[in-house]
Amino acid sequence: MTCMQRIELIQGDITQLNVDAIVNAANSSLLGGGGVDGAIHRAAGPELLEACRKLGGCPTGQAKATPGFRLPAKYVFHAVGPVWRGGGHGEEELLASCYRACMRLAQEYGVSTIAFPAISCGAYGFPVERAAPIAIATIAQALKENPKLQKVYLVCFDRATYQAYQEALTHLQGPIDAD
Ligand code: AR6
Repeated sequence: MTCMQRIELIQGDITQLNVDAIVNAANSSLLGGGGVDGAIHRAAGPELLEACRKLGGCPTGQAKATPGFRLPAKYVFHAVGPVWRGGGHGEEELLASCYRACMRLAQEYGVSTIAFPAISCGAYGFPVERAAPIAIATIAQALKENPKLQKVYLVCFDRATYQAYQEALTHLQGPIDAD
């Protein structure tokens, strides 16, 4: 199976997924917020906030792990994406760094399945057309070095996000598999 065949696009709510780990699009306080962060904290229960408090925050471009508590997922990897400030402030590299950090945690925790939301593409304003190819290329690269990770789900909450990812997948399929 090629790396690209281990990446699957789905539309839905990440909190419902029965995977080993889900990724949260958090902020650097790791103390919760709106969007997918709020949904994950609601579904996981108050133990998640308690666990996050002990982590002491997280810099942009990095990620930290907690248990999933009441979620179907065993772990939550809390990633802090960059706020979009026009593209000239290292946002693309920081976004790639987030995905790499989560893929490192996936290896460290020995997960077989993981699901990502579109990090930074909501409240943080990162254009999804630019974020999608970064997410896919970074994940595909890390998959080459982690045979235990069988499936990476890219979870799109809405149709527009799904379409942007679909487009990026189509464009990257050939070049990445040939690599
Ligand atoms: N499942 C999957 N994706 C979702 C869900 C869900 N349940 N809910 C929203 N999304 P955002 P960011 C999508 O704003 O841009 C928070 O307050 C959403 O449609 O959640 O990284 C944090 O605490 C979008 O495509 O995260 C930070 O302060 C994507 O998830 C800040 O927002 C990310 O949108 C982080 O902003």
